[in-house]
Amino acid sequence: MKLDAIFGSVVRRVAKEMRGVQLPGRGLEKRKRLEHIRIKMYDRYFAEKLKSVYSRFPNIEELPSYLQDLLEARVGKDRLKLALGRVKGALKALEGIRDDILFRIRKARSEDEVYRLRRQYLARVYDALKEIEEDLRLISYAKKQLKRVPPLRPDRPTVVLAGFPNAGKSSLLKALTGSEPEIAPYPFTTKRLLLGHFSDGYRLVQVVDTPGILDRPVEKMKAEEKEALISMKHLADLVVFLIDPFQDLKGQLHLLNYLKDMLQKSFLVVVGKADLLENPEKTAKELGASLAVSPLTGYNVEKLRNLIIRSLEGIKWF
Ligand SMILES: Nc1nc2c(ncn2[C@@H]2O[C@H](COP(=O)(O)OP(=O)(O)O)[C@@H](O)[C@H]2O)c(=O)[nH]1
Ligand SMILES: [Mg+2]
Repeated sequence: MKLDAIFGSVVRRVAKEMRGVQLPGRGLEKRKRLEHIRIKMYDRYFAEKLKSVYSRFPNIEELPSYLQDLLEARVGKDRLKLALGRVKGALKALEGIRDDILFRIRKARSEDEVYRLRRQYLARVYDALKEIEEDLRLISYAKKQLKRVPPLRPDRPTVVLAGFPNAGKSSLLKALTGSEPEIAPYPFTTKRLLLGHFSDGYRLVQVVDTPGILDRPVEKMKAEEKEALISMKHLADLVVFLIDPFQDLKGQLHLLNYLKDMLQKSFLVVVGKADLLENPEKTAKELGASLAVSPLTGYNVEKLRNLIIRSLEGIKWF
């Protein structure tokens, strides 16, 4: 929330509630009691606003590691912790201002002085909030980033598809999972990722297609894509790299080696578009792939599912 919005909403709320406050008596003593009530009301609502900022923020160290990495990449975890701490500190400062002004209202000698103290209170609170304006902005930005995280289950075994554009990754996702993929927002980018599941009867495997992320070397990536790539590192248990036998093979093997280096994960290499190959098994062997598949005809797709399950069993308990 923006500073002026916070400030404005508290001031309006207090003005409204104070209209309902009726006190007996008159003159300076009544004015003092009224302003005492008003300052305490201000203080309560300002504190409420600030508390809602940091108390609704998840404990950073308890977030799953891929979310921590996303926060690190986009806002910086230390910077974020500092911001949360500074908001907490501002709360203390507000208490100090409140107590000081209340004390001075008690000592005031004229109604004019009481009014001046009320204005002084608001000015000092405004300054204190101004000092954490950037922190508030950072925290609300971080919150927004966390909300954009896709409905991936980090606890579930996850297969990520990689390979050149047009290699057939999206087709393979559909073939493996047998349904239209869910479209999920991709954290930190404007891109979407595609998500499906398959099961061998009792275990559920998550399959993710990442258009524009795992299909070219990092030298060609924009910063946001690099961040997305880093997040893949935590999500992926196994990478299925799909080679298109009709595209630049050298380039594809280069990408494969690059991703192996970068992600440090288990890889399963398969050749796609097998229906168009004369001898798919031979081609697979030549390219060092485990299998040739055709997402289009379904050729070897069941075999690939089994291979994925077996590979995952060696990597992750599930
Ligand atoms: N003949 C044939 N075409 C395929 C196969 N898999 C994908 N394609 C075609 O290749 C093109 C790219 O497929 P797509 O799944 O969008 O590739 P992606 O860019 O890697 O997601 C599409 O025209 C698909 O129909 C396959 O097994 N056989
Ligand atoms: Mg695609």
